[in-house]
Amino acid sequence: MPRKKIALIGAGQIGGTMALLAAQKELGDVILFDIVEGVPQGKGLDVMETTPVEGCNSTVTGTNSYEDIRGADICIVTAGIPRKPGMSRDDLIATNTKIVKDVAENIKKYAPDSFVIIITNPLDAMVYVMQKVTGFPKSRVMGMAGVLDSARFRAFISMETGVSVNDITAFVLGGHGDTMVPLSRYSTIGGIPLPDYPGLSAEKIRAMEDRTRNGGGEIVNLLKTGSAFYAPGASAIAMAESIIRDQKRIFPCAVLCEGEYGHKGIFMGVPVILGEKGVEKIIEIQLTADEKAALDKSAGAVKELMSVVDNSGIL
Ligand code: A3D
Repeated sequence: MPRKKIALIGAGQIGGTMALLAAQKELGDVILFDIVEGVPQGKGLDVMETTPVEGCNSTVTGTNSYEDIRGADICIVTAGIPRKPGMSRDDLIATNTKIVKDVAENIKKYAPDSFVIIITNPLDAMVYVMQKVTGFPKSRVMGMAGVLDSARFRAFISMETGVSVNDITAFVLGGHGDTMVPLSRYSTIGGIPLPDYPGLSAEKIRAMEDRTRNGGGEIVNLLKTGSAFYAPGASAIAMAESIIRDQKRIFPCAVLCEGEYGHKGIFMGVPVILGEKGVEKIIEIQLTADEKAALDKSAGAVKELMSVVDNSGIL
């Protein structure tokens, strides 16, 4: 079986992390693309030089030419700029919309059959840009956010209870940002719903939900420059692996909802089955009135971001 080709568009902090993880997991041969000369080549060569140590049969190549992503099976996009001091949210949306539009045009041209995973922020809006510009079916365009958010929630639950992360599941819905909806009654420790777990008070659960919502900001505050990259990189690679190896894992991903959860035409985080056909199914569950209201609020925030994209006149 020929090796898969994985194109990482953006060779910054997350791009470099993903190159290392993809090579270590032998997901395929990795192309690391960036517009900055030398960085993808340097990081690519550095990761390539880990492969004899780790014993992995993957190649990693850095490039500044989109030609090199030709025929990629999966493209994972981190290209973009972070918000700078004095920059409004709408300025950031406009700048990253232009960047993601350019990336999307090149993916459409060189890797028209690929699956695309977007990480660039503001996440849900950038997934919208990618889907609109490529015109790819919704099963092939998805955003990474929920996997990271639920990993954070699982980590906090493990840190609080001392139970292995392997026995903890967490469920997070909605847009990426402070309106995301962690669902504790669908999050479990050894199969026991969080609210029923001995010794875990409603207050402690609420504190962990809040910490999850602010998980990105917590790391930005500690790092001072830049944002989280290990866990975001690992999360996107888990999504790619589920597609490449047809694992059919259930992950919360930002995908186009067409009536699911009562929302039409918007991109937001919902649980999906990821397999060889990409987003194979959206899993829809019953929500309580409070949960539905929280999700609607989150969907409203995503809609607002999408309208900023639409009004920018860039697409
Ligand atoms: P960073 O290290 O700055 O990497 C971004 C890379 O994009 C840089 O190497 C740039 O040179 C490159 N780039 C800029 N413009 C272009 C272009 N036109 N074409 C190709 N490459 C370009 O950032 P990072 O890796 O830390 O983060 C990348 C993105 O992920 C940012 O938008 C973050 O906000 C976002 N992010 C999202 C999450 C989610 O959970 C959704 C989590 C963490 C970070």
